[in-house]
Amino acid sequence: MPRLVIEQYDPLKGQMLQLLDEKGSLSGKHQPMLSDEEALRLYKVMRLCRVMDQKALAMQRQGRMVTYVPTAGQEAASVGAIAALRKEDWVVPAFRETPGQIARGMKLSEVLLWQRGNEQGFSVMPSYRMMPVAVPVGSQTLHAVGISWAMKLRKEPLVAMTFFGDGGTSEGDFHEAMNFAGVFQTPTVFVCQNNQWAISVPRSLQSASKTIAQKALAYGFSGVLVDGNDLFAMHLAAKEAAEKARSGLGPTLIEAFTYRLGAHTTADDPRKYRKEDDVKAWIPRDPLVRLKLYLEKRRLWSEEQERSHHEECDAKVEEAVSEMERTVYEEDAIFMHHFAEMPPHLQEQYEEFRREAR
Ligand SMILES: Cc1ncc(C[n+]2csc(CCOP(=O)(O)OP(=O)(O)O)c2C)c(N)n1
Ligand SMILES: [Mg+2]
Repeated sequence: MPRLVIEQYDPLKGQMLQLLDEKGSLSGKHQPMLSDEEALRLYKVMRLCRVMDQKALAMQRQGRMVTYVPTAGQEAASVGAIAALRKEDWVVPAFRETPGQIARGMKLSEVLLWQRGNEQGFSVMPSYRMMPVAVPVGSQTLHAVGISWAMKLRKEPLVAMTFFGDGGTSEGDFHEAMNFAGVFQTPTVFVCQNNQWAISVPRSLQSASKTIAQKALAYGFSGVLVDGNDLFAMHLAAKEAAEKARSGLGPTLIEAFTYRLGAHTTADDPRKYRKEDDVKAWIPRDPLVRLKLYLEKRRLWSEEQERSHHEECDAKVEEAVSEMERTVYEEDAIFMHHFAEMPPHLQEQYEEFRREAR
């Protein structure tokens, strides 16, 4: 096997894989593993995610959503990584993963359900091969290792890709997952969305490690620091990591270096703990701006196409929202999606709940 690109970047030295620079030019020594058509399709998906994000924020302010977790700025990290998977692979997300759900082909009207307060949104949807979002920080990394271990034992050539934040790497669950994955060489791709903040805790207080990627070395596998706002770099890293896992060569940790442009959630005011100038510095690094410049330079995209695509996205999102608002709220759903067979303690609570509800 030729030396992988992701193994040519030393996380201990802070070397970062980047293909597409902030001016929208391919400036590095590696070429994208995506065709023009695929890049264009993924740009459209990323734009749809951004439109959805703005709509959901507005709806929360209108009292039509219980909460909302903004994703602006992190689209390339999700969409690029997920584009590297096969449809039979599993995706195991954190809560800031609306773009991942959209990229995985989930119905738009289902994506926002959990943030509307409808427990149906927490059901496992096997047709997308994606777990429901995990709100307990870092817990999903263990689920991903379990899923990938099962696939390995069954000799299925599949991988599980899990997403988590920089804050998630301080949880015990993350370290247990990484350790198990290294020892049992599970086909797991760990994607850390390092968006520089865990609510109000900055990355500098999260870990004394120079990079998050280097943590993989301690568990006996490779880690790579990737420009998370570069769709091509994320896709290339995820593709190599997934194929490596598929061929029995074990897990990889990808640190997607990105930025949370918005608030932590709609219950948070980031002006209390971070400087407006820091946010401004990340605006030119916006993953959508960069990819759009690239596509325009190659004459694959124009302002006119942008406008009409934006209108299409608006219409799709409007339709999805009204479908979501018509979705029946099933009050039993809170009991339904955690176990294949309801355990006795939950059965008891469920019966009590039914009695009270009557
Ligand atoms: C186990 C656990 N502890 C605390 C919380 C409260 N909490 C929700 S999000 C969050 C910060 C997560 O930061 P990070 O992992 O960087 O993800 P990001 O929010 O930046 O996407 C915390 C502490 C939680 N949901 N679960
Ligand atoms: Mg974070």
